Amino acid sequence: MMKSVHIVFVLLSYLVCLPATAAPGYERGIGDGWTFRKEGSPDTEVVSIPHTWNAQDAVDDVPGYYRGTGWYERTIPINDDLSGRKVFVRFEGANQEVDLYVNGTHAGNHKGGYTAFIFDITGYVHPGANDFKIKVDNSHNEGIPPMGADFTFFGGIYRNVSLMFVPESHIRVDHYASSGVYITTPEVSSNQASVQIETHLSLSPGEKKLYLEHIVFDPEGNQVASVKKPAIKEENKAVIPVPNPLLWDVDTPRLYSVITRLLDKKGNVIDSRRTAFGIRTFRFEPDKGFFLNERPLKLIGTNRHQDYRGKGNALPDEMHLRDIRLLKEMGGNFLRISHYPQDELISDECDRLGILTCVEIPVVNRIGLADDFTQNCVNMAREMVYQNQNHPSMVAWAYMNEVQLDNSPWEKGKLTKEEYYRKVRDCARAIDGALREADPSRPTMIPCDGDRKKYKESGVGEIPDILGFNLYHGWYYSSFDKLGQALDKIHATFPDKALLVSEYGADADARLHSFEPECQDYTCDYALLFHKNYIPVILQKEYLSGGTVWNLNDFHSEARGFAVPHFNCKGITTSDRTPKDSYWLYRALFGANPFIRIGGSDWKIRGGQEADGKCSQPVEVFTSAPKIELFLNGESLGTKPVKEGSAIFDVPFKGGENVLEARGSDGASDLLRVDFRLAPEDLSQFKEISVLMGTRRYFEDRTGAQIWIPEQEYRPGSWGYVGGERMYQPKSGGPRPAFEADIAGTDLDPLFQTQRAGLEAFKADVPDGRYFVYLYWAELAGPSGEKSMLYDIGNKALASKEKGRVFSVSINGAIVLRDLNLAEEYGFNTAVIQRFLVEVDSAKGLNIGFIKEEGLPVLNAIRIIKVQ
Ligand code: GCB
Repeated sequence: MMKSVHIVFVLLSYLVCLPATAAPGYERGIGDGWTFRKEGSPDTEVVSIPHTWNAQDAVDDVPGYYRGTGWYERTIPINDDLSGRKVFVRFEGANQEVDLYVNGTHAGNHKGGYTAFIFDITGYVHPGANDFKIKVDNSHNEGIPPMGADFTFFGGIYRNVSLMFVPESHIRVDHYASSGVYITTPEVSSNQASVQIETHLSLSPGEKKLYLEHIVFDPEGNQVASVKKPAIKEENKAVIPVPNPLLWDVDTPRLYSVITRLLDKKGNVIDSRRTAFGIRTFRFEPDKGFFLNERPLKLIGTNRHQDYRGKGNALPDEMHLRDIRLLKEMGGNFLRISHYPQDELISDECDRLGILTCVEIPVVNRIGLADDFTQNCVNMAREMVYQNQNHPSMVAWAYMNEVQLDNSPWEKGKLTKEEYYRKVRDCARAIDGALREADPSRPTMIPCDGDRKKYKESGVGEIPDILGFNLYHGWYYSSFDKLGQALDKIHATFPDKALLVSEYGADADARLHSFEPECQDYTCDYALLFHKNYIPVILQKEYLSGGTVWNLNDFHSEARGFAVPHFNCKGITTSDRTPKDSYWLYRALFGANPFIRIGGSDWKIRGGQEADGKCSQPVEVFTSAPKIELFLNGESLGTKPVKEGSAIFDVPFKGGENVLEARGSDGASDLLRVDFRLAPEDLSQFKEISVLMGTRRYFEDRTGAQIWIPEQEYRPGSWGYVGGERMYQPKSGGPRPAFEADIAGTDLDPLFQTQRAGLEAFKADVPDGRYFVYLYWAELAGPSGEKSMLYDIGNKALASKEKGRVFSVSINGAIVLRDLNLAEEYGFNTAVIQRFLVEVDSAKGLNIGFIKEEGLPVLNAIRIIKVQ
């Protein structure tokens, strides 16, 4: 009772105090209750912002996604006290051009899909109901980067939007939509740091004398310094000494804060702003790499794209934060925020967790050819800097990812190569200049593709302080053992530039595994091998500042048609952030101790051919411990020394549930239950098998809870193919083990992306009974084979030399399918599943014959299940 009386009293006294001065500025979200429609469409829906209109059409089988105009409309009641106030609308990000109409009047336009922006709507709003209409356009625009890229340009207001109510005289909110307070630490030593605070004010014309006060708090919240000065128009500078500064570092991310207050003569607070900052030094050196607080630090981390499966780029705040925690747990100390500025929470969280970052404007593959392109880039560069200026985690401003990858402007356009390169150079200089002018305290960076000579020849490579190189030796081209040499050549070509491996990675479909991994087989195991080969090279090269994995997460790339169509699956976690083994490798090598994880932690259904009552398969365990012991169903499989973060055990799985337990010598343990499906040695026990043809891959169908195992050659008493050969995707850099084709009509694309050609039969010596036999096909050898990506450097997909095929299928001697012409009947890259009901009797087993008419018969996968 006493307590509630007390609360009422405190509230009342607060309310009584309220009218004495107007409250400082405040912000209110207006995300809900919008009516959305695509231009020209009569259909409307009620949506909440963050919202994108491409979450579904960017993942369907129809090429392309809606790139056009969308309208958001809403009546917003404004019951706030508007006297002596200004009103703004702040968008944290909308892709990519926005026009705002308030009560029928055009109130602002903004170009660029990845930075925040703000419109002053003071003159357009009134107390009561206000009509808001927002036009958003995500169509291709030669004036607004990116021109093209390996990610989906989801349209919509996909980050938060809010109304801001600020006093007429206020700390600016409209200086490039930043906080209006810029903090730098020009001098840092162990006994003193100087903190420079620049405050942008907007003072109403008749304003009497005002004061600006800054109060600095140390990381424990103790006030350590303060300064008060008369406020002047626009920019106000104060330099505050902070004795014995506690440095911000990756393991000790200590954050100071400053409260900036605009005061009247009597000391009443008119407006105020709290800003976090950190005190640290850093530098990039061409020969020695990166230094933080005078200590060399190898930057190890990832890139990140901002989307999730099912949501596109429209995420609630907590999903952004989750990603940064994933990176920290992995032991990452660096995030390349690629290829565009991301949600504001990202850098806040990096400040809090101790992750260094760089961020870039989204110029990707090539520059645009419209006259306003460079100006739009410069504007974005300023927005990026001012909006991110205060983050101690931020150590470089980047721009122009692989800007010389796309040659189309001079191959197809009217420009010569020299003219185009001059334009690129001029644009780079303009952006670089704008970055340095806005923030002289940080270096600039350009992330290049692997072709170093081009960046030398054009002169673009000479412009920034740091060069990133996106290297894919052992994926798109060359092999991993060439990485070290390639880096040395880059260093020799640009001896005065600090270097970072700004991208490296290999695609992995989390559902695909192989014990004989091959380049571009899309298995988790090949990706793991790739990372195992890159990490030591990045650590060894002293001149390298570090490396950032491409990518933290699988991300949408609509035009891709590979193992996971419409996604780039180079993530070390999936698009819903489930770690793959490569993630566990980094976690073991760089994360906190003690740690142990049994590899394939998300591979719950496995299978294979029985031999002597079991099926032995390798299992890798990732750990920080020097030694580990692995148990299977309670029995020890021995203790192994750990090399470079892992040890591999040969595990004799039995059919059914298997419990694996790993124990590290440093005390950590992990448990994994695996449902193992044995293909029985003694076929009298036969129940079912699911087999992928023409491959060594295992595929876990997580929707049907099935494991697909690789083909084997037929032996009497067993099952397998008779004759034929594996089909490889023809590519200019040599054949590849799986076809990179989006298979229409299925989500289980890997079932159809490999095949055996020219086989005579598939035989299984199963006992008498009733069976379903499912034959899986897709015609892969077509002119409509996957078009090459720009990134597939030196390894373009080639059209097949095969000229179609016609074949028949027999089961136990009877023709069940005559003159099948997959291309003609279904088209290319289309899933075809034919189910046959078969009676097996007289101990004849199953003999499925493939009878050649024209070209080579094929089979992509087969599933046999005994029904009675
Ligand atoms: C790159 C690009 C990135 C792509 C990546 C890939 O070099 O910078 O945007 O997604 O390669 O996976 O091909």
